[in-house]
Amino acid sequence: MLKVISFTICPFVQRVTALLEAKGFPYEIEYISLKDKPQWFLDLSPNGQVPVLITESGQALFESDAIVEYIEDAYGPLNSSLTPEQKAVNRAWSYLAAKNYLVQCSAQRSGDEVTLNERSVKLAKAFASIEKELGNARFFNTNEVGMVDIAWLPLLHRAALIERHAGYDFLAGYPKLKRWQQHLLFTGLAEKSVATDFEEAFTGFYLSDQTFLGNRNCQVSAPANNTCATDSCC
Ligand SMILES: N[C@@H](CCC(=O)N[C@@H](CS)C(=O)NCC(=O)O)C(=O)O
Repeated sequence: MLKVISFTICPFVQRVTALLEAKGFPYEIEYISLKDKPQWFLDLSPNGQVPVLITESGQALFESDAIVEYIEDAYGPLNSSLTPEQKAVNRAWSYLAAKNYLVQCSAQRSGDEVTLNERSVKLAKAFASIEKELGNARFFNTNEVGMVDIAWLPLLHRAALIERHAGYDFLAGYPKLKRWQQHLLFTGLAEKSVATDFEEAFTGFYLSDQTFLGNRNCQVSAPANNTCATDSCC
């Protein structure tokens, strides 16, 4: 069976697990701590990063781009009717998403509004670019989930969580992206591709009292008498 080495809130891992879920493949998953990487993991992962995929023959693969391309090559593409040109276009749009995973992580961790705005500039450019590409289909230019949808899922899933918990919408002003986000979330792939404690771990890290979005969360959820519901709030 395929095995994925993971860290709970890693978007690069979610891209891989979302693809496996979309294909309906069984896989094992093992979570590690990135603060204290086990030696067996360092022996397997040349870049010291997750995701690592262990293939059925025991080969360890690293780099999420290489891993998703391997899954497509080895087990058949999500969408088999694409021309080489369409595949290349889809890969390029997928790479753009992955290049913005850490940008989004960093924006979410901003300590104040000015930093959040600065760190969101690159992400907003990517959102504006893909907004222009989106048509009337449910997913990326088709009504079936494809590789571009899988690559953008971690960004859109996280944006939805931030909106729900902190009332801040990274997608404000991008109506087609918002529609795409809704269609993708409706597939259930977002929840299926993360651990059951993902939302708690994600909000604990990105919406803590050390982040602008976390403190905004306090303002959004603070009761009328201005006392906070939890000790960690405000
Ligand atoms: N280019 C890599 C990036 C993966 C990555 O940045 N993973 C992060 C977690 S989200 C990681 O393992 N960080 C630990 C480290 O860099 O030491 C990929 O696409 O797989």
